[in-house]
Amino acid sequence: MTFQPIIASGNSDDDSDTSVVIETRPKTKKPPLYKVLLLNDDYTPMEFVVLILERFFGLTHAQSFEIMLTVHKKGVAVVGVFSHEIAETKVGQVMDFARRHQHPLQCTMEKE
Ligand code: TYC
Repeated sequence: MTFQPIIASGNSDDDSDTSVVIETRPKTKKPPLYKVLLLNDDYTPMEFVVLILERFFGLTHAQSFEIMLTVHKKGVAVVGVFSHEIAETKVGQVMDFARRHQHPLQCTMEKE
């Protein structure tokens, strides 16, 4: 945890206005992060999943192929971890792209 100094204006006898650190307190909490998960199904083509991972998550072909295979074998995998807003955008992009191509691919997000 990081600490923020609290600055107080020191009023010393000689009337000089000096600022001194008198204590510290915990800084404001970091915003929560969200895992974006990709789910397996029996119908979405493997190449389509690889394309999605490259296009919307900026992964290389090799990284995308590896994650796609993990989902295919295990049923689910974490694709990335993002702020709430970014995670929501990624899920929306994936779901929209899959729907437009009539594939049943599912993508969800979950608080880390
Ligand atoms: N199981 C699919 C198939 O055999 C491939 C697939 C992988 C689908 C990952 C979805 O998230 C997924 N064609």
